[in-house]
Amino acid sequence: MLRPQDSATRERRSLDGLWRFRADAAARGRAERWFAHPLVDAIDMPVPASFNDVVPGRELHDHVGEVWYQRAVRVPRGWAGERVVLRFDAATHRATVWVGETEVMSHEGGYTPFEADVTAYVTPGEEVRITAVVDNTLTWETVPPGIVVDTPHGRRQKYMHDFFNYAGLHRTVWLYSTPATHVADVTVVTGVDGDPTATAVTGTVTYEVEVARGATGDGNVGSEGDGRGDDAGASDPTVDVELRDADGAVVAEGRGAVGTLSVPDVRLWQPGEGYRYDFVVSVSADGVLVDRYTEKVGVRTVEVRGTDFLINGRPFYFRGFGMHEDHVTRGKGHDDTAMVHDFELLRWTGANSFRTSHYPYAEEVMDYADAHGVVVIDETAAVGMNGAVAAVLGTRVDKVFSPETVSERTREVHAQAVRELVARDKNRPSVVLWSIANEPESHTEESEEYFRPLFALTRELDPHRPVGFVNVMYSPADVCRLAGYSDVVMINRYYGWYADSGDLAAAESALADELAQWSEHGKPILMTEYGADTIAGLHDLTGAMWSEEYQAELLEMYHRVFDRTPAMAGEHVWNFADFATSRGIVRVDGNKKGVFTRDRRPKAAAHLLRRRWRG
Ligand code: BDP
Repeated sequence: MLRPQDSATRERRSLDGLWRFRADAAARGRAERWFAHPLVDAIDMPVPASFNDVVPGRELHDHVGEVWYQRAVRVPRGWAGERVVLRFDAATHRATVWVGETEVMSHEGGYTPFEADVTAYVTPGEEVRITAVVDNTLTWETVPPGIVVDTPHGRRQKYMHDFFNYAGLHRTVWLYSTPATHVADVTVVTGVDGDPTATAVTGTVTYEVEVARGATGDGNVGSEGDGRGDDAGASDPTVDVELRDADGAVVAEGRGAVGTLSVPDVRLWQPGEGYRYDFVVSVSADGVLVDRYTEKVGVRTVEVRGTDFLINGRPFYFRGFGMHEDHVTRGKGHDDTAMVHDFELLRWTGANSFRTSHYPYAEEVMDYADAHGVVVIDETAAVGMNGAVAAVLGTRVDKVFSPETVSERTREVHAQAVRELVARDKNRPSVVLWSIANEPESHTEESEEYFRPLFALTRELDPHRPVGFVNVMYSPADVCRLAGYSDVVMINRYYGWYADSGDLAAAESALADELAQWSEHGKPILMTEYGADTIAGLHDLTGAMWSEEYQAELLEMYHRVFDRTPAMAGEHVWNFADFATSRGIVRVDGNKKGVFTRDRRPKAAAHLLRRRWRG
């Protein structure tokens, strides 16, 4: 799905700011048609933000169920005759949207965009009321899964992952215009003729442009893979494409909706150098420009060969973190200042990559990674499909994969989440690997049945990137049934923390033994999580857990083992920063495995990583 943009033929209006907001604990809003009137008893709620921590008290923090957002917007007068689209960059975890009194769309899944053509329901120059009802409930049929328990004291939400279930409108809401006939999608796949490590290489950009044809007022009429229409009488739109370098010079051109451009002496997108070209698509009819859309393109290759993860033909070693979208007050709400600061801290430590643990991140984050050459492992929101992990966090689940729990119906939701993630991020050079789940149970027949089709689907949707999942310590190499479906081995290990707690000597030998076993798979091994909860400012010289010294010692121990394991292809510390969790006896004020505190102050481990990664 294309991001909205301003171009010669398109305009955007951000609907960020204060919306009216009302929690609907008693679930009355739909029956009472709250969308049909200005919301009563409403408070102001900022968008983008999680609603949970904006108001003090337990009520909103622990709310389970629907919340209503509403605002009015004046549609620009200049959009008369254009197609008007309403887009939510995300609504966590599901939403239904009305324009005026008309329901225009519903969406399931908290971290991918959705949109509707609302041309028929708005009048340029006039105001229209937009209402969204957002539901934060997690069930066995959502991704991630959860359990709602009705208690004499109210509904309680349980889930099998540790990070707090922040919800609301976490990302920008857009109203934007396109011409009726417009570019509906662009797919690019980049490559290199010959050896990508040679001094002068020729790059290739294979593209496919989808044009949707429509008459004014009914924007979404038909879509043609080849850009040729079937409207009797109307002349066929033509598609022209240009590739421009960063200085604006045209380096390649093509005609038609599909093709391959060749770029002699290409400047590659590299880790650490996010060089991108502008791929400019122009749709014309009878020689007149109808729509223009520019997609940024970074030319690079990705390949797994033996135990090497190759980017542009050279072995790439992942250094960085599993992260979270998590900040004080705004929760998972996107914020540019926080984002740029986090990227600067990544640079400061010498990180070259991160994983979007445990859900797709805001598109602004992905753009930034593309633009700055930061390598990304792009993960779906499938976290918590594991009874053993749930037990540690205080939730008992007997069978996680079954017709009553994570089922075929869940898999359909999961498959849709994969489709939407690939549709959103398929053109991004930063994304080098898809992670379809974090720490699912993976040693049982049921888990294999569940995941086999999802691996196949991901490969079918994107045959050009490696695919994997993140393995949990309860499903080691000798019993894991999913490792064979993965192009890489991604494992989270907590020797010295959850296992061999406090005993780094025992932890070191257990870790070394396990890495030796995984090495037999002959695939690159990425340690996607390792770390220790650490209270900033707690110091100790006797090996006390929770101290800054212990976190640093533990990381050093892992690094010693990694450095003598030839199949290692990367290390992502858990976590970049401390983050909020649900209440429970294993967390004190959240998860403290950050090497930065929640307000981004460095612990001793941050300095240690900086020394290791920056040399
Ligand atoms: C792993 C999870 C991660 C948790 C971490 C922890 O992948 O989301 O935060 O453990 O317990 O199981 O710190």
